Amino acid sequence: MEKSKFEDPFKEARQDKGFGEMNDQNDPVKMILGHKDVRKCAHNWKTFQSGGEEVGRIVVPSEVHIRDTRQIPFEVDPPQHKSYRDLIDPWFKRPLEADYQTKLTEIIEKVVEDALAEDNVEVVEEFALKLQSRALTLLLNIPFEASELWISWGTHVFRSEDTALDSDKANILYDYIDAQIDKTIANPDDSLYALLLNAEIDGRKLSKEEVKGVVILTFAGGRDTVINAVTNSIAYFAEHPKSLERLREQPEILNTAIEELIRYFSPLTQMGRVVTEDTQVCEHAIKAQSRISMCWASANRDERVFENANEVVLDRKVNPHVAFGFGTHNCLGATHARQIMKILLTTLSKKVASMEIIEAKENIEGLDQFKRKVGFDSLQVQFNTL
Ligand code: EMZ
Repeated sequence: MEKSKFEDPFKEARQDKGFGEMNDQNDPVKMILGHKDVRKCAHNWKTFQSGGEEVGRIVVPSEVHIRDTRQIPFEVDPPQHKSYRDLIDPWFKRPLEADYQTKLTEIIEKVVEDALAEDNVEVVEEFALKLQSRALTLLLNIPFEASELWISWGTHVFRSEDTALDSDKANILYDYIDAQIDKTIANPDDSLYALLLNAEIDGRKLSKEEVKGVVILTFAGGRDTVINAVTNSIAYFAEHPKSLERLREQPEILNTAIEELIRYFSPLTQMGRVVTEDTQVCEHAIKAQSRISMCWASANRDERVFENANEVVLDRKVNPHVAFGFGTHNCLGATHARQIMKILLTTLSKKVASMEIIEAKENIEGLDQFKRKVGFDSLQVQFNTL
C-alpha cells in the first residue's frame, strides 16, 4: 500500500520559516509554503506579478530560454487580464454542456475498455496521455484524429526524458500551432483557433501572436497536470479497492472525492511571480525583481487548515485547496479537468472491479532542497472487469 502515497516534503520548512528556497537556473525562487501566505500572495497581483517583461519567468523551472510567446491570460496582469479572460471563459466552461460530456464519456469509456481488454497497461503513455490528448480535441473543438500526433509527442511538451527543458521539442509545438492558425485563417471552422481569430478585445482583433499565446497555454497547462491527476488516481484506486467500491455505492460523494484527490495530488507543485517592489513575506525581506512561488502542494498539506492533511479523506467536508491556484489566475482549464476526473471515476466504478499495480517508476521533482513525488514516469497496471 505504498505506491499511491504522496509525502509532503515541505512540512519542516513550512512550520519553521513558512518559506523555502530553491535555485532554478541561477534565478532563485523563494517558495511560499503556508496556505494563508500563498493565498495572500496570489491575491496581491500588484506586488507579485505574472506579466513581467521576461516571458516564461513565472514558471518554475523557468521557461525564459525556451519560449518568447506570452501565454495568455496566464502571463498578463489586471486590468488587461480581464479582457482576455472574459473573452475565453465561456469557451472553457463548455465541458458543463451535456453534448460535451457525452463525447468525453465516449472517449474515456474507450480508454478504460481498451485497458480492460489487455493483460496489463502502462498507464502514463497508454492510458493517461491518450485520454488527455483525445479530451483536448473537445476543448479545442477540432477533429478527434488530431490527437494521434499529440500522443506521439509524449507526456510533456517542453521536456524530454533526459532534459528538463527542451527547446527543440517546444519548437515542434510552436510550429504546429503556427500552422494550425494559418490553416484556420484559410479555412475558418468552429475551433478555438477560429473563435480567437475572429474575436475582438478592447475594440481590436487579436494578433496571431496572441492567439498562439492562448493556444500554447491550452496545450501546455493541462498536459502533465491532467496526466498526473489521472495516473495518480489509478494508483490510488488500485491500492484502495474499498474506496472504488464506495464510489460505486455512494456516487453522491463523487465531487467531494475529486476535490480531495486533486488536493492530495496537487498536480502542479507551484507557480511563480516576479516581485515588483521591496516587500516582506513571512517576516522575510524580499527584493524587487526577485522571484517568489506560491507552493500549492505545500499549502494543500497545511495542518492549520486541513485535518489529517496527509491522508486522502474522500468525503472531506471543508476543502479550501489551492490545487487550481487562487485568485485572478485560477485555473482556466479547471472545468475541463474536473469533468475528466468525474467521468473517469464514474467509468472506473461502473466497469472496473479492481486494479493491480505490477510495476511503478515514480516521478520525483527535484526542487533543490526538496524532493517531491508528483506522479509516475511509468505505471504498469492490470485492470480487472467488473
Ligand atoms: C505553463 C504552465 C501553466 C507552462 C497551469 O500551468 O504549465 C506548465 O506545464 C507549462 O510548462 O508553460 O503553461
